[in-house]
Amino acid sequence: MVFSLAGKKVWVAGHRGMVGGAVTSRLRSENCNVITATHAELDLTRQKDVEDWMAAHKPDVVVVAAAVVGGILANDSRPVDFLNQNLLIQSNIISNAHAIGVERLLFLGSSCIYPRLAPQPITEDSLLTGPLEPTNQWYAIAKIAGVKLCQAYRRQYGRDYISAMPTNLYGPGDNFDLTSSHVLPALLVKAHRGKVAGASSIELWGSGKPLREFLYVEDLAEACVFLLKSYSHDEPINVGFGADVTIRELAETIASVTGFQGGFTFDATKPDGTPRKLMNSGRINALGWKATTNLRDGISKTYAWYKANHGAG
Ligand code: GFB
Repeated sequence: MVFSLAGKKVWVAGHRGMVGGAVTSRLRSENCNVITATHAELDLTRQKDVEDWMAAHKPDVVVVAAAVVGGILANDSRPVDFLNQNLLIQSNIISNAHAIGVERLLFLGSSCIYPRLAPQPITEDSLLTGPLEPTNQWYAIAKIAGVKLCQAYRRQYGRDYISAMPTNLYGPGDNFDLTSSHVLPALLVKAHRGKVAGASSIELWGSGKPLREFLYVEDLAEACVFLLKSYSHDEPINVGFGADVTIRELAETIASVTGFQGGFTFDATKPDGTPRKLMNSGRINALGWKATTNLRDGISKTYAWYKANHGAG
């Protein structure tokens, strides 16, 4: 399957986020017309506003990168936001895409849609084969509904709407707020501040033992463009780096990149979450996409961006 983006009007919903920003930048090197809307211009949770905006702007292609996202604690403590807002956003965009005849739509999900104890590395067909991780079940249910909505439009109306499931992402434009961020940006901030303060240790949540797979966001953006051009299937497709590390190993790499020389303490009152969620990315690899940024290089680039954009941090 080869879909050409040339001359197409492509709407990236969520362009202010880390993923949407990277996808927007990557699409600018394609011969297409990228359109975006700020939150002030368009509230994606309001059905009528989305309907009017999409009818007025008539994109040919849509990338759904808009979502309420966050780390393990944000997911666990704001279940309404993660479930309800994500359901509203994706449902408004996908249903109106069909209403105005959008040809191609890419919905972005997350590896947390898979069962907590799915066999590793996780293949796409393990979806809905077991219980979800409780800390992010709200987000996972919303994302599963998004995958199903794309499948439903494909089945009932023949729409070429696809879903990609990225592993844990990081990079420039990430959220560095310690209460709501994911682990990688959180540990970058903690290590940076620890180095500046000459601290003897920094605190990690949980045991440090869970394994996570991290993908640099520019690699994901490359994958999104690749999939828009070449993937047409009702099954979601995994987009991973191909290897995972323990949270402790991640902290050690971050300490080495930032120059933090102290040790680590562990806050056992905070959750570990899923013990492991390494994706099997064999399908997208076989089609011709592979991650190219190794973890250390990606962390270095992210740290440079953090220092440039968050000043003294
Ligand atoms: O990245 P993270 O918040 O989310 O946490 P998940 C990953 C692991 O890092 C957990 C540990 O075991 C955390 O306890 N960790 C250690 C920390 N120190 C810290 C810290 O300072 N901050 C944070 N945030 N974690 C999310 C889901 O799960 O992954 C989302 O909740 C989504 O829904 C996302 O799927 C990709 O990897 O556990």
